[in-house]
Amino acid sequence: MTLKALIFDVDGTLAETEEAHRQAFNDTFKANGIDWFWDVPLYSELLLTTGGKERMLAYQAAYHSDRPQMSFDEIAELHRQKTARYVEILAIGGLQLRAGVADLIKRAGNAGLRLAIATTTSRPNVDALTKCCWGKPATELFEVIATGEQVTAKKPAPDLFELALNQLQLSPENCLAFEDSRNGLLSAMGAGLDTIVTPCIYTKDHDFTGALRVISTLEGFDI
Ligand code: XBP
Ligand code: MG
Repeated sequence: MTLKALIFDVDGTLAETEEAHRQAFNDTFKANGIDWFWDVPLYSELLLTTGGKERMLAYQAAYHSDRPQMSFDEIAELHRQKTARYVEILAIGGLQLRAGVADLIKRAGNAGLRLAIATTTSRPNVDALTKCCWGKPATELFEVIATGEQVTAKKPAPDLFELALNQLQLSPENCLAFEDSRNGLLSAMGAGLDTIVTPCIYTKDHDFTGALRVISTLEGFDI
């Protein structure tokens, strides 16, 4: 089958973004007088729930079931603030693409491959990342951008990769997915995609059974 498109996850795959997400969550909790603090080991466990709102709800249920529970709307408002804070953190600069990412995307474009995104994070965060790392809005780099707000079931459900495939109007046999986590791999595989995994700082111990290849970085990756 001819390769026609590459579909990339964002968080952990294009860049090591999770420390900026973690800081944005903690800054938001503090700004709202909420006594939650997510350290690295806790965040590592919480990342198994994809999506920031879903992660806060799961944390509240698992760690503070003895307290009055914040409603979905309250959590959604906190998440809105968290997104604004994340965008602010990335705007300061300093976040870099993972090794090999910029070069692979350039080579793929030159080779006539189409480029897409399938991420559980929301659209403002994708633009914040591309502006920070490429100095361009996401649409100048990726033809199709499937983000968390557009689906009801986030990863590990296949919906986000299926949405990207639909928008590309391609079948999975003609595409290759790039992921960094077990949930992302399950999502891509569920959509029928061959998947290259580059584990990130938070996913090194995940089970990547079923991946086409597991490699430390995309440096020199041969398309
Ligand atoms: C990444 C996530 C996201 C980010 C935070 O998953 O799980 O939830 O941690 O994003 P993936 P939001 O890389 O598999 O897409 O807070 O914007 O939801
Ligand atoms: Mg990821």
